[in-house]
Amino acid sequence: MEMMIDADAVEASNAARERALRADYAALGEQLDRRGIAIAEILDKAEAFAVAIPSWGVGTGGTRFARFPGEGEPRDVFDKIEDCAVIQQLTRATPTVSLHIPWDKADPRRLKQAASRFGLGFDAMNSNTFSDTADQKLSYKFGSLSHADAAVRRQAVDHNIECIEIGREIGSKALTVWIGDGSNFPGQVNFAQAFTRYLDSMKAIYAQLPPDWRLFTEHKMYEPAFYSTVVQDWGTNYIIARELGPKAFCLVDLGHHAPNVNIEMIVSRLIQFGKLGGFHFNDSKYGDDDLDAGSIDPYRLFLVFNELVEAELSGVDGFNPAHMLDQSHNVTDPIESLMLSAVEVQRAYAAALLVDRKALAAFQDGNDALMATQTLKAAYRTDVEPILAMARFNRGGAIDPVAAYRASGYRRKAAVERPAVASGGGGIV
Ligand SMILES: [Mn+2]
Repeated sequence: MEMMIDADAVEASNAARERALRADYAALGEQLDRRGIAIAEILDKAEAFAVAIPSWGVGTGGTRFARFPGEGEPRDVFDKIEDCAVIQQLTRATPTVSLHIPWDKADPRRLKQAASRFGLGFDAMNSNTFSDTADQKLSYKFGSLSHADAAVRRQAVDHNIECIEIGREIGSKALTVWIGDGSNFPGQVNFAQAFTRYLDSMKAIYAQLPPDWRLFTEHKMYEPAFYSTVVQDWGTNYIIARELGPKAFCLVDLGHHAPNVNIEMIVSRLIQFGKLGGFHFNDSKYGDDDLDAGSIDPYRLFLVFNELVEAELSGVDGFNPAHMLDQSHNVTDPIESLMLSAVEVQRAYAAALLVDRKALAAFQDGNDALMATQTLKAAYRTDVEPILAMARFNRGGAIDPVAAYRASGYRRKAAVERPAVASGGGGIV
């Protein structure tokens, strides 16, 4: 297997940190042992945890105002795959890449080869009917799958079917559909008619889904449409998944809700009724900010994982949520942000595994609100970093991924090999 970062450099970085890690891990192991938790079991689960990297995340993002590209930006999907290989090599938590069509359109055989060089696989395919391409016949300015014109809807359905076909060739097992359809003015769109047209389009896509695939639909309350969106919230999303059938599930993007919405409760509801497909992880302060996972409200991320671990441990039938990051990096090196974000998601998972669920259930039944919430806090307050670092180290990754990455000089080399281009495509998402 090829590696983008010299293995000796990773080893040197780890050698300087191994002693301290072993001491910290032993101390944490002792502490957890007193709480009746075997650290080795948490370590095993942390090692098995995976979150997919979005191909569009490795380029610098932007806002409606501007994009400020960094050095050595990926020029095409093959450069993006190399950057994803760096993230996986150092974190060992990101073995798959999620592609976005048409931004990543290329010969599927070449895509497969490029990924398998590094032992990477492909996660969900993402379609795009929220922007126009140069060679596109009909515009999505006024919508796609819900458009009033049947010809536009047909074009959008065909694009999604093409995404499935590409995905089949490269070993993907899911299609994620997010649409920008909606309206900017009251009265602009008939809500019911638009939703009926959307459902009809989605049924045509669903009909082409291979038997072992899943279809994920993603809700978002606003933007790019500012008055209404066709798939605005989890209720509509749930209706869609129910209408389409057993291969259709709801995707929860943490940034696609109003501020203060109780997302962990939405997660619980979707799990309870068998329709949680997975996540687009990121963090948010005001809207769909696409900030780094866990950078604003790490406790919320923990509470989401508290629901996921509860479902995992109680053996909910068919429970298999997809994990993916969906972020936009405007002021940081995207590789560094994605490495730390993957670790933050893994951290929330490991901490949620430490919740004393027996005690929690007893406090809930006994109406002891204070001790119930303290039971969650006790897990959340535990610094699981030694477990995460050991998980990386055991699997050949870096104890400190950012330190190893910076020491490797990868970005400087990329800047030489990848001269800046006018537009990397799809930076603003
Ligand atoms: Mn998303």
